[in-house]
Amino acid sequence: MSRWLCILCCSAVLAASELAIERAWARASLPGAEAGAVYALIRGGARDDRLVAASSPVCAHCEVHEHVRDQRGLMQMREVAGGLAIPAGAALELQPGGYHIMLIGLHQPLRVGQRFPLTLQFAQAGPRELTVEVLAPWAMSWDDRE
Ligand SMILES: [Cu+2]
Repeated sequence: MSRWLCILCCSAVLAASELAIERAWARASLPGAEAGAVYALIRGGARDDRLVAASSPVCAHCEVHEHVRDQRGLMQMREVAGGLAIPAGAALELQPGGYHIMLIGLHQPLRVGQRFPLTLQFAQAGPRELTVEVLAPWAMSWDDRE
């Protein structure tokens, strides 16, 4: 009995110390849009990590972006220099108006209900492949799934 309890506890600790990505979503493309953005919840593992790159077959290339306010007070997007820090144990939400994975040069418009693969490259955890779900163009969060 105690042996089984130990195995259960150990596997729970291991699972908690692994970097994990949940709720990956994107908005459906508006007509003529050649770029898109992916949002997700990234849970840091046992040690500090960095999201350094991303790739997907749906676009020419991907960049890790952040939103910043420029001198005129306007929100601008720019690539996160040196990658996005994922501190150990953190829960970092990529969301509209904040951090996101920019999909540049979409080969096809993204359609509601579509799923597509995305690979995130972490400095420590290595490549992580995930499935992104495409939600409505007006979606503000994962909770706006139909
Ligand atoms: Cu962007």
